[in-house]
Amino acid sequence: MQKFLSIATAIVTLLIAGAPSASAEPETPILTIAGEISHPNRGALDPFRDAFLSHKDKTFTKAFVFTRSSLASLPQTKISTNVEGWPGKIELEGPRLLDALAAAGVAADATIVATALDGYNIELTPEARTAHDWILAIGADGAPLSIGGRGPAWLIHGTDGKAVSQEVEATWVWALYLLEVK
Ligand SMILES: Nc1nc2c(c(=O)[nH]1)N[C@H]1C(S)=C(S)[C@@H](COP(=O)(O)O)O[C@H]1N2
Ligand SMILES: [Mo]
Repeated sequence: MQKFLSIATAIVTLLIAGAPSASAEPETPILTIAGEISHPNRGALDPFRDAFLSHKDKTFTKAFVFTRSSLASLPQTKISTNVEGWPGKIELEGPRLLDALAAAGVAADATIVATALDGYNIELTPEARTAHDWILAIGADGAPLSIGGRGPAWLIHGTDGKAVSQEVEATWVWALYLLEVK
């Protein structure tokens, strides 16, 4: 009986562990939050596997990575904005920056640096972070933001229909892939 029970337990454990998840394919991480965070979900930078980050001279001992669907599973916010020179109004959708930072366990008083694939980066102080309703947009007008486009994520905030200055637009980072806690 004892033996039967332990075999049965082993089978149930295997079934649970092997149960197909919602998506069969493992998901690609698209956004890394690195540095002093209290809820990491991965370890230190590996110079071989993390070749791009390593090439950019990034280092970290722990990080939190989001996949597109883990960003999409946070509460979503929509903003719509139109800037001179754009083809028209664009509706952007994604989680709030603050929710993503909270998921990774970023301290409220930390300064973060947001870096894009092309190296463009901005510093976001705690004051700057809370001055606007920043989102990590992952979709525009109902379509996912792509790598090669303005994705994987676009750090941006709404402007309540107000005209956007060059200074403000310069703080919106498209092709965002990395948030570093300083
Ligand atoms: N990744 C990335 N984001 C960026 C930039 C950039 O060069 N790379 N330029 C910034 C500036 S200065 C402006 S004005 C706006 C608009 O840039 P665009 O005209 O290249 O779209 O994006 C901002 N975000
Ligand atoms: Mo700019």
